[in-house]
Parts: sequence; C-alpha cells; structure tokens
Amino acid sequence: MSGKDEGVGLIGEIKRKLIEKKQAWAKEGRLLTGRTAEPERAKLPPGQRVTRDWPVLDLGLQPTIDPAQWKLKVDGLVEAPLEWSMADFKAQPQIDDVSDMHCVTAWSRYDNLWQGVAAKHVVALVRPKPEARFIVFHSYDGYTTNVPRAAFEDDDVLLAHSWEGKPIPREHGGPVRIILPKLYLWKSAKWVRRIEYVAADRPGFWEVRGYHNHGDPWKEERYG
Ligand SMILES: Nc1nc2c(c(=O)[nH]1)N[C@H]1C(S)=C(S)[C@@H](COP(=O)(O)O)O[C@H]1N2
Ligand SMILES: [Mo]
Repeated sequence: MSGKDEGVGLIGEIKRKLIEKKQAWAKEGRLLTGRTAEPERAKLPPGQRVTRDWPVLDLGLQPTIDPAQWKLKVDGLVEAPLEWSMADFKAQPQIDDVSDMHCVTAWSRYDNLWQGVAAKHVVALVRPKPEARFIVFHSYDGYTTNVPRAAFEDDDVLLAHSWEGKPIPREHGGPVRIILPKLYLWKSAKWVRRIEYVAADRPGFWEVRGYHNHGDPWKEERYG
C-alpha cells in the first residue's frame, strides 16, 4: 500500500470516529438540552456542594516528615507484616486513579488525579488473617480512623504520594496519605504511618467524637 493510500485510510478512520461520537452526543442530547449537567449532578452526594479549591482540615498540627525518616508499617492480624522506607514504597508498582472527594463539612471536589500504591497491592503482600475484620489507620499527627477491612480492598483505594502529578503538599497529608473515595474524607488518613489490622472494630479520633462509624456519603452517614 502506498503512503498516500495509508493517509486516506487514516483520515477515513478519524472521520468515522468523529461521526460516531457526534451521533452518540446527538442521541444523549449533548449541547442542545442542557442535559450535560446531569452526569455532574449525579456525582454529588446528598447535602454536598461542589468546590473548586481544596480546603485544609486537620487537628491544628501539620507534621513535617523528613522522607529519609518516613516509615510505613502494615501489621496487626496479617500473615506477613511489612515496614517500608520511602525507597521501598516508591519501588512498589504505581497506579493512577481519578476520584472525587466528599468532606463531611459539605464540600465535594471532583476529578482528583492521584498516584501511588494500590491498597490491593498492599493487601496481597501482607495477607490479612481471617479474623482481621477492621483496619485502623494511624498517622504522624496522632490521628486515627477506622474502616471495615473490605473498604480498603476497593480498586480506587490508594496510598497516595501525588496529586495532579505533583507531590501531595504537607498540609494535605504528604508525603503519603490514604485515599478512600467511597467514604467521607475524614476516613482518608493524612500523614499515614501505620495500617493496623484488628479483629474488633476500634473507632478513631472523629468516630469517638460523634462522627458516624462508617461514613458513606451516599447514605449521608455524617454523625451518630
Ligand atoms: N492525619 C490526619 N488525617 C486526617 C485528618 C487529620 O486531622 N489528621 N483530618 C481528616 C479530615 S476531618 C478531613 S475532612 C480530611 C481533610 O483532608 P484535606 O485537608 O486534604 O482536605 O483529612 C482527614 N484526614
Ligand atoms: Mo472532615
């Protein structure tokens, strides 16, 4: 086949794709009916409003962690506890994931690009024991928060070190924080230092101060 024919074929292919896309848009009423707003609204849990900035929430203390001193432990009821230095952590397979944040104080921030180590990868390495039913995250500022074991095993859960292609800033939990998009953001421990598997649930900092034990934004599990 000559180069010219190849070119025509390629353009034909691009045109076909464009036409298919426009046809699909026409079908869903895009650019015509205002229905494009629907998918955006569908992303918003009850009682939330969208923000474009990223508020900072903490206990009034933002630990400064020297990456050379940073350690992460995963232990408790697991077959193979681990302890990683920053070099060990960075040497693990990395994933990207885009997800929304929902804070109990009623702001939501869409489409955050996270990079880090998949929780599933960590789970496969440590092999939690059958009696391990909950997880407690421990952070460098003394914060703790708890989740059912299964909540940590979702595909969108990360031990994140980057946000939008840059290291997570200290005030947002860098060098490494948990990202658990399906629960309110207080479950996403910043400055994480230990992931502990336990048999009996152990409510964390906010959970013992009136926040809901589970925290599903779609069920508005805010308090109580
Ligand atoms: N270590 C630690 N993690 C934490 C907190 C904290 O005080 N310390 N606050 C939680 C709460 S209440 C919220 S809403 C989010 C805020 O994350 P952001 O400051 O990055 O928006 O972090 C959560 N994780
Ligand atoms: Mo919060």
